[in-house]
Formats: sequence, C-alpha cells, structure tokens
Amino acid sequence: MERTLIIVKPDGVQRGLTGEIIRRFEARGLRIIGMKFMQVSRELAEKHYEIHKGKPFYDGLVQYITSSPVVALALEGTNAVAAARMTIGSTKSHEAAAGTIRGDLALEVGRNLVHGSDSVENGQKEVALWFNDSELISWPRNTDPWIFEGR
Ligand code: D4T
Repeated sequence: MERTLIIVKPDGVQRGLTGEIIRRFEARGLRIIGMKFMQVSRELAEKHYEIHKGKPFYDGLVQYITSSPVVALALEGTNAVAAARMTIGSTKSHEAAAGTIRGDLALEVGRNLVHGSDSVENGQKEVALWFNDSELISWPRNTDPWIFEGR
C-alpha cells in the first residue's frame, strides 16, 4: 500500500484549518496510520527540505515550517501519493484549481498550508523520517473494502 506524509503547516494550524484539511483526506478515502501535533526542529526541517538546499527560497522554507506547531499525518491508500497531491493542488496556491485545498484556502506559495509527498519513494522515506515505528498503527478499517477494491 502506498504511503504519503501530509503536514498541516504552521499557517494551517494558526488559521484553525487543521480539521478542514484533514477532513478532505479522510473523505477521499485515505487511511490515517499516524498523526501528531508537534513543533518541528531545525534539524528535522533541514532533513525534510534537503533537496531544496541552496535554492533562494530554502531559508524561508525552514523558517516557515519551524515558526509554529504543525500537524503531521501518515496516510495510506491505493494511489495515496498522487491522490493526495491532487487534493492539495498546485504548489503556487494562486494557480491551484478550485476544489483543491490550496485553491480553496490559500493564495501564496510561501503560505501554501499543506505538504504532501511528491513520489511513491519519497512517501515511504518521509513517513519514516517523521514517524517512529511505534507511532504508526497498521489497522484494518471497516470501510476499507468499500474504498479499496478487492481488499
Ligand atoms: P511541499 O513540498 O511544501 O508540499 O510543496 P510542493 O511539493 O507543492 O512544492 P515543491 O516541493 O516544489 O516546493 C517545496 C516548497 O518550496 C516552496 N517554494 C517552492 C517556494 O517558496 N518558492 C518556489 O519558487 C518554489 C518552487 C513551496 C513549497
């Protein structure tokens, strides 16, 4: 089963949109296997955004994600990575399609509310970076057969 890391970023938490954002992923059918409210350390932020090191927006990214608490979620599902990215919308919030989280709730790239893993490989890696094994729960959801065909 694919995994994706979702982060309700500091602006989402500060704006009281945590529930609204999580609701959309739950309604899509993704299964929560881990969730925590946390203050991101500089060390974790730097590891998470390692790929952007050296880019002009890197310092701002680290500053933004560590500026105030976040809610991190590990989600599982068939096509979880692509489905979550579609639910989130384009990186540049002002270009994101209506109906997506960013398209409905955000205006700027540097205040884009939410993170979602961008590949199946990164989904596995990022969930492992943000969650210990003891924080992840593998559970059979009663609705799974109505969402995941053949399970
Ligand atoms: P994240 O990683 O936060 O889910 O965003 P995306 O997956 O949609 O976008 P990304 O990895 O390409 O960029 C990571 C992060 O950098 C910010 N950013 C990006 C920025 O501030 N200016 C820019 O020009 C770009 C490309 C926004 C998201």
